[in-house]
Amino acid sequence: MSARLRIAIQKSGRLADKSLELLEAAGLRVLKGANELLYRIENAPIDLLRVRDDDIPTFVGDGVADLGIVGLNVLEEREDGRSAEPEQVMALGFGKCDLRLAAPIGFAYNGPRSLQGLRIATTYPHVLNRFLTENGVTADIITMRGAVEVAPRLKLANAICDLVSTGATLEANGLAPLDTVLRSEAVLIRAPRKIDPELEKVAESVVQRFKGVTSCRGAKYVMMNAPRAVLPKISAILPGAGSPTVTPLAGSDDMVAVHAVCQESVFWETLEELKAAGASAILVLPIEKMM
Ligand code: PRT
Ligand code: ZN
Repeated sequence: MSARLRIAIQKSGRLADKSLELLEAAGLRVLKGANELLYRIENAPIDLLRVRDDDIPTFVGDGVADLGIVGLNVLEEREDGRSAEPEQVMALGFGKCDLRLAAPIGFAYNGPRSLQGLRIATTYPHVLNRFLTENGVTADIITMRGAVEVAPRLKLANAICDLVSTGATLEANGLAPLDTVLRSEAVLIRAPRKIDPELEKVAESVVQRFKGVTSCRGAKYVMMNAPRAVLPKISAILPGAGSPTVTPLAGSDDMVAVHAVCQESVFWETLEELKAAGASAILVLPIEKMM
């Protein structure tokens, strides 16, 4: 049996579906077999190891898996020391959330110093401790496994440090955010050691494809015709575009076709501005892949 690359992903939870979607978008066909722990990729020598997210950094550090997809918050919190530190390869653009300090509404906050001597409940004691130390603050960290948001109401703590995405959980518990300790999203990590040269090529191709998928998320291909004289104006309007491709239009001396990849959303307002600047026949197309 020839070797297969192993990618550790979350089995179920907030990152599970998005991780599978990313693999599919990268052209890797996932075979969901009877084996709950291991899914096979049909068209590449890759297996997916489906585990708890908390185990992913250790598995990748230990070499049980070669690559892994995990929240930056989990990676930063790990205090293992036993296995090697996995390398962060790239941010993946999903699973975004912030690790934030929060306290009951009305708490007078004037920066981290306001937390001096208080009790703070969290599931992220290491990341919080680092933040407090960097800010010269000593506080009592209470480590909880979950339901951190109820700690102030139970008088277990004065403040909390927890993940926030929409902020609805904080609000429902009468808490207001004070400061951001860490901005997180899903990241691709890899084993710090050398892997089999054949598998190294497979891993490199996965990374390139992930880059291709993530870099064109939200990007648009914009085409239009315009008088050559207004090109600088048009370049200035196009959101997040590099230098556009400019080609002369057949049968015209001053009209050109302008093609550009825009990294940001292209709104109707942008099209109206382009039109006002002299552009015509403006087309905005989705981009599927980019390399
Ligand atoms: O079973 P396993 O251990 O694998 O999963 P888990 O239960 O530890 O993690 P899971 O599936 O809940 O989250 C996986 C990862 O998703 C986290 O490690 C983060 O990187 C990321 N993520 C993104 C979030 C959120 N958004 C999020 N909102 N993780 C947790 N939350 C919590 C938040 O703390 C709050 O309690 O969801 C609740 C709702 O948030 P609001 O702000 O929208 O109300
Ligand atoms: Zn977990």
